[in-house]
Amino acid sequence: MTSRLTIRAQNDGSDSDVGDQDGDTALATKPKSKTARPPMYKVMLLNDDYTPMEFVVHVLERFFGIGHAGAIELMLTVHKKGLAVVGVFSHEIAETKVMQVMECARQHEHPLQCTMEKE
Ligand code: TYC
Repeated sequence: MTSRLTIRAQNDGSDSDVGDQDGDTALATKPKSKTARPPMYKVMLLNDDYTPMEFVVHVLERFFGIGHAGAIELMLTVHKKGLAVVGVFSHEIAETKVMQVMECARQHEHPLQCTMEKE
């Protein structure tokens, strides 16, 4: 008698480890990937009425590596819509970006707000 091996994906939390009808198949569960991607975080700039547009452009260039034209465009998006995602990073990098932007705004006495949120 030849034996068969049945491999089924089991990623729905269900219990599929049940006997087959005739006993000539073996069930194996697919190994879970051990390389799950880390959660990512959106970093956002918020609009306000007082921070100069040129300062926001400078922040986008300096801390987010965005080119001048792209920085102007993104700043105007924040200005018109109220907020915009300016980058997506790992938790540690996102936290660092937020701190850098908030510290720079504080030093220049601008009320610019930068926040992060899990994607
Ligand atoms: N609304 C500001 C102004 O008119 C400009 C601005 C843009 C401020 C983006 C914050 O995140 C911001 N001077």
